[in-house]
Amino acid sequence: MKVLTSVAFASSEGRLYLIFIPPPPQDLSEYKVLNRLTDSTGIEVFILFDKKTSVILVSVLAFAIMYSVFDSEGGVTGKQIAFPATAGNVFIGADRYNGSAGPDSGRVYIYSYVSGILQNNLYGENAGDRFGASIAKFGNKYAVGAPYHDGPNGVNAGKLYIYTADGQLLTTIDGLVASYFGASIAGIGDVNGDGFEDLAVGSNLYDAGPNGVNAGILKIYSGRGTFPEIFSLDGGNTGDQFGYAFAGIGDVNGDGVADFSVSAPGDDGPNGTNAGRVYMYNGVNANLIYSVGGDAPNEMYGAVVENVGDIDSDGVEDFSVSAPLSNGPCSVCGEVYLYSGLTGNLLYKLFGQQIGAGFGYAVAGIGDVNRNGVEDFAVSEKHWDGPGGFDAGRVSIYDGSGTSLNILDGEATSDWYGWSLSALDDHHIVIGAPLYDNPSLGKVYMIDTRTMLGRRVWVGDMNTFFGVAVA
Ligand SMILES: [Ca+2]
Ligand SMILES: [Ca+2]
Ligand SMILES: [Ca+2]
Ligand SMILES: [Ca+2]
Repeated sequence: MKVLTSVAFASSEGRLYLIFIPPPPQDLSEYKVLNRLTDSTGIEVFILFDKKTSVILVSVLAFAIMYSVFDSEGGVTGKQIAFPATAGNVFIGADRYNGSAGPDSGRVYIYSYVSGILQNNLYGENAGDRFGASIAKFGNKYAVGAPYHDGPNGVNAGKLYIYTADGQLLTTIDGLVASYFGASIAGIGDVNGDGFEDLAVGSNLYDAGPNGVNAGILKIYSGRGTFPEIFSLDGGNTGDQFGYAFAGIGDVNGDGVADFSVSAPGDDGPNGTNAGRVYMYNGVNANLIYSVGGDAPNEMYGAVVENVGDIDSDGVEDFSVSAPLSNGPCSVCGEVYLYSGLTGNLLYKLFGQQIGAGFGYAVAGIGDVNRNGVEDFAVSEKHWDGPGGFDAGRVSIYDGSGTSLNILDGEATSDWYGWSLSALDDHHIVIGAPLYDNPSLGKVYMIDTRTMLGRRVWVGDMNTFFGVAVA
């Protein structure tokens, strides 16, 4: 058998790799990882052998694939680089887009973040629908909200659209009466244990439930088949705004099924009017496991709830709760509470440092970017006055321990950089600045979190809030 010792090729970003490939294994009974390499910029190369197709797979950046085809004696007979058709797409919303359906009908752009190229466009149905105001990835599917859509249940009932990763429409779901359905959506983890991630849709201003005006409601839909409803949870009291934010937190009670947390920023707790509360629910039966609350009135505690990964290294994922109107060290500085997913105990808090900056407007778990074994997260302040100017915005990267690792600043005055923030994979995040530039083209940045280098940027159309939502 011939032995191949190396192969050279250029990646999509122009780097030349010289990969040393061990000889193909004598025992071909299983597919295996032959090697895993990382270059100085954090780019990963995986070398795999696949018995069924008799090829060596070389994966660059974890999504571009190079195939080296071997003959029966181990000689290379062909090579090619390919990108999986649906892997590596990002959905970017521009909910004020004026399409053929009219003003503010909205639009979603689907880009490949591998090639950077526009793959598809999705459009709102009617003027004022604000299609693309929210976007969520769940499993390999995407949900897009049009919260101001007037449907069979009346004005501003809202509507949700579910797509494949390349933008093929799978189904739509109409909202309840005046529920602004689709204003907040998120993948919630696999709560019914069927192997498919499920989808949650919150209507925090819903009035028609058992508990009155703005009690709110949260619905969870199966990620499988025809997306049947799994749970419908009502807010506990008038004005609670239950379902404002929510997140899948993994399995906090150890029964093997994913659990989830839901906020009610208008809950009047022991710490005053609108102190806010976040509930952790058992994914099996939606029973309450525990709840946590804000420590002062009217700070929008629960504006954002996110899974930040396992930041205290106990093997269970943890979560953050933002209070962007918190008056901590200064007025409306903002505050983020970090909790243990296992116990609901407060681990620590982070405070904003600038008046009115609203620390915690968006949060994302981003994996272990500094590779110290503790998972890390990012927090935005869209009103931060930084080097770019007034309201340029910024995003801070924290190690799970709470130590600041890096800060990314918005480019110019009133960009509102950090309005949206989402992790694409374990080392890429996207950040939206929907008011970027004058006259507000909107811009979305893709950042490699291991190097903090920009990988891609996309710019939208004028005054459409391009980047208001990303996933
Ligand atoms: Ca499921
Ligand atoms: Ca569980
Ligand atoms: Ca933990
Ligand atoms: Ca870390």
